[in-house]
Amino acid sequence: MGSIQNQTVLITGASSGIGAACARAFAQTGARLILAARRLDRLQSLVTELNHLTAIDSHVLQLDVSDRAQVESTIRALPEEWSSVDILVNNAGLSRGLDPLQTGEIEDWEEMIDTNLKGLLYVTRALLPGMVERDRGHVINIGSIAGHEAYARGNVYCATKAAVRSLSRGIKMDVFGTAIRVSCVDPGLVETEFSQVRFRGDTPRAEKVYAGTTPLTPEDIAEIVVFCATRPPHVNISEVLVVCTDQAAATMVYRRNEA
Ligand code: NDP
Ligand code: 8X3
Repeated sequence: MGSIQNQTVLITGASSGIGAACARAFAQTGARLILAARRLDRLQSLVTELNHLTAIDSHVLQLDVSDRAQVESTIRALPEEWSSVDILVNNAGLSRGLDPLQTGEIEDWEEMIDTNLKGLLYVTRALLPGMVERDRGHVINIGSIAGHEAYARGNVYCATKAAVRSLSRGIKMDVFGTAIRVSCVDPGLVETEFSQVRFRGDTPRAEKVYAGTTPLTPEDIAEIVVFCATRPPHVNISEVLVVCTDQAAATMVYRRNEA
């Protein structure tokens, strides 16, 4: 395992689920953490929790990745000691709704495209030039099984994740000849706040997504992200598709005790 001690890791969407689990996992490596999300209180609680476990060097950023001007100004205003990001985890993302395209809410599409696709682009565009200049860095994108196969009523969400997968390959080509690595980690079902957000707080509907099955945990994904980041410098893990044992395809999930 390559050491990433004292390397600077920026994680978007660190206030919940996979992003928060990545923060916990990277904290164990001795890396310095920039934790970004819109919910500042959540980030502050996470830093308090991490500091109880191990002394970490961290910086918190209130950041809406879908706001281009905010991304540019926030990254530009990073204090000198935090401005050289070595590892970027583009995790912030969401789904909204599960409707056929013909009745879909256009606002939902825009929010998903603005966050999952444009947000990832804004953050990467702000940080990649520094990585190229230093000839050092790693971009780790959180895609999804939804980027490998479309599923019914997943239309725009699946399209954003297919775009993340395509962009990961494209970025790797754009930094060809540098030491920068690009990875795309594509999970299947992970139990987080994802379904609560998708169904706008409809808890019974969100719980049904994970009912009777054993989904992945955010920690399962964080472990893979840290594994990608800690390979020796000549190893680039380009893509990881990971599902729980109960999942065979995006909408083929084995459930026990179903009526
Ligand atoms: P959560 O809802 O638990 O976490 C989503 C995170 O994204 C939150 O920290 C949220 O922070 C952040 N976020 C959302 N919108 C924005 C924004 N505009 N600006 C900054 N941060 C934002 O879900 P997950 O942990 O499951 O999701 C993380 C990633 O994993 C997403 O990209 C998702 O698509 C992907 N994924 C999830 C799977 C699953 O089954 N759960 C499977 C495959 C991929 P805040 O609201 O504080 O801004
Ligand atoms: C989240 C997993 O299958 O709900 O990306 O799209 S899925």
